[in-house]
Amino acid sequence: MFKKTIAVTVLTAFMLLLVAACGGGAKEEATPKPAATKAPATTAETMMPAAGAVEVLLADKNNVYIFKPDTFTFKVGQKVSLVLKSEGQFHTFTANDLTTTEGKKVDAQVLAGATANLEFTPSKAGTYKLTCLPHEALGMVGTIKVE
Ligand SMILES: [Cu+2]
Repeated sequence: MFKKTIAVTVLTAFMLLLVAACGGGAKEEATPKPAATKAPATTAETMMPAAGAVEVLLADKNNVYIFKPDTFTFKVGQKVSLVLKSEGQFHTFTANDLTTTEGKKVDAQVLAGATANLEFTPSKAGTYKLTCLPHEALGMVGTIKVE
């Protein structure tokens, strides 16, 4: 019983805080209404390929699952900018062994029929296997060379 009262009190306090926070936010948002219309445009800009970006088709029509192109040559320390285009299904652009200067794996997801930008900077020379995780068994693989 005691515990329940505390929970209710905490919940009420939290809700009051929320109301206060929302109230303030709503007032700020009321003035620049056009900003709301501008938001999707920003998303579209993010989807725009960077200058000099390489377009990669993640093809999946007629049960042919391939990267197009499927062989890449990049340079150590040079930023790679790719535009990944899914033909119709969910794909990934995965090179788990390729190390980047950010210390991350190269693993991008592309939603069905969508386009995704991928940028990374390879930090180590080598030849790396590229795979699409859901379609690796179907031959959706490639090679990334870093020189
Ligand atoms: Cu795939």
